[in-house]
Amino acid sequence: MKRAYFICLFFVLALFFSCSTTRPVKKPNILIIYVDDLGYGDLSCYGAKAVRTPHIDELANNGLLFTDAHSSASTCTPSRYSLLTGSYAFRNNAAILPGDAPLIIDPETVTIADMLKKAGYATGVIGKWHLGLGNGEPNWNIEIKPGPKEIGFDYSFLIPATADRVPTVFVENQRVVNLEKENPIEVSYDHKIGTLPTGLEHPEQLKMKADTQHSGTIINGISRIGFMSGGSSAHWKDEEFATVLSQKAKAFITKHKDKPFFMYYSLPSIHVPRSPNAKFVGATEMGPRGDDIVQMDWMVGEIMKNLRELGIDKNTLVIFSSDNGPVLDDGYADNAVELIGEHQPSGIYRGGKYSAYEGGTRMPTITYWPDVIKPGRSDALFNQVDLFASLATLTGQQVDNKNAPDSKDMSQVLIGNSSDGRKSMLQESFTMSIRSGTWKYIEPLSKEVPDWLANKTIETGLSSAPQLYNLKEDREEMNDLSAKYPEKVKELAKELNRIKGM
Ligand code: NG6
Ligand code: CA
Repeated sequence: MKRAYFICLFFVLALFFSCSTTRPVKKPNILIIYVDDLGYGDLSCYGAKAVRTPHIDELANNGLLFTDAHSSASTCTPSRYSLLTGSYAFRNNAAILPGDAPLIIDPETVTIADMLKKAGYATGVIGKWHLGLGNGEPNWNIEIKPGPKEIGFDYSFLIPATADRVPTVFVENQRVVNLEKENPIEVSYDHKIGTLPTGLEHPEQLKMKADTQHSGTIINGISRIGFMSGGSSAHWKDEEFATVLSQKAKAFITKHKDKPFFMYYSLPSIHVPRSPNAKFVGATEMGPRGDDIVQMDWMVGEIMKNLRELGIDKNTLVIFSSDNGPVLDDGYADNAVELIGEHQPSGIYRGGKYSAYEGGTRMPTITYWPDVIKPGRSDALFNQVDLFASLATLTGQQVDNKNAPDSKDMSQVLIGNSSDGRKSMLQESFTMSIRSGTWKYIEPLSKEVPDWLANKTIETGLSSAPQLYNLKEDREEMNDLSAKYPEKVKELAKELNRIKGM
């Protein structure tokens, strides 16, 4: 009797342990496709009619489309800083950088790349960087460090800042590509150097006219912000971005197809200067801005095709989003304003790039992972600063509490298992805003708006008075409720100050 009892107990325990030991989860490849200056209304899956984006629509149809997902800021450097560090940008005064700025992420900081590398991932960044390189003003003629390698990326192929800033050269694994020793590069952001013509001196040489700020050295028929000399064999051709970056991205994926990889694929489209390849010119009626959206969609299609051909698309988590809202005129006369027609780059939202309104940070955002994510739509409040903690959870890791201080684990939201998004979040622009549920408070502006922004016809949402909106009944942020609900203003201002540590 006793023996039978023990045999029985043995089988019960054996059954229990075999069920409770979790099977090792196969880690997905992680591909962040991060585009530049693309607005909430710029894709056909978000309602655009004047441009078709079939490749991104396919991700949306087979993945999760977010309606309230945000970049952390309405400009590039701060958003990218937050995405990579899980920290709000104000904590490091991260603002738009010139092209010769030092790396703004301290190599001691644990980045999303460090974290995934620790989890066994091959890590790479391809495309626009704009987080600075080197310690002081970089020497472009030797290995430039610290750079992506020192903050967790095994491989890098970069547009160092933005395409409208010098130096206009690719940097692969921290060395300028195709540089000849005899023709070294020099860069200056305050005075002309060398003999290359500038846009101010030779406007007749330009493919498109530019404002004063963008009238520095002319490279490839386009004047840039800043001045450079040398490096002629290394100068890029803007029209080749799509093919060059696609080829580098495919090579990285193919090389690492048998182990999990993390690729931060940062597309320069649709930031100025918009110079799509000849095969996309005329793809829309909206001129270079519309055509560049089509080119960007093609790039997404290329990378997805590559994943499918390698048979790894089902176990790849693709996260598609943008770094800040849309802008039409951002320094070059490319007819973006004149040809916009009925198209609404921010969709139903107000404002865009540089703006405190929703159009500044509410981003077209799609997650796709056929093995796990069921197609659908999510209205959860999500912020890119949460990618750090969320991807840590999805790859079975703990986040040390001194890292990624603002990142919340939204892994279940990201894969569609939960609609329980953030309760509140910060939105950075030239001032700060806070969302709390559908309430939104915009802090009074405490500093000068730069002249170049003040002169634009952008709805910045900046004001010397506090503003309060309720997006539930007023998603266009037209009806300022601050006078009606002073207690709410007080409450949200207090919460904002708490986050800021004041
Ligand atoms: C601004 C530039 C703008 C763009 C932006 C950065 C001027 C007048 N404007 O300072 O053209 O380069 O910086 O864009 O210089 S971002 O998407 O990288 O934040
Ligand atoms: Ca941007």
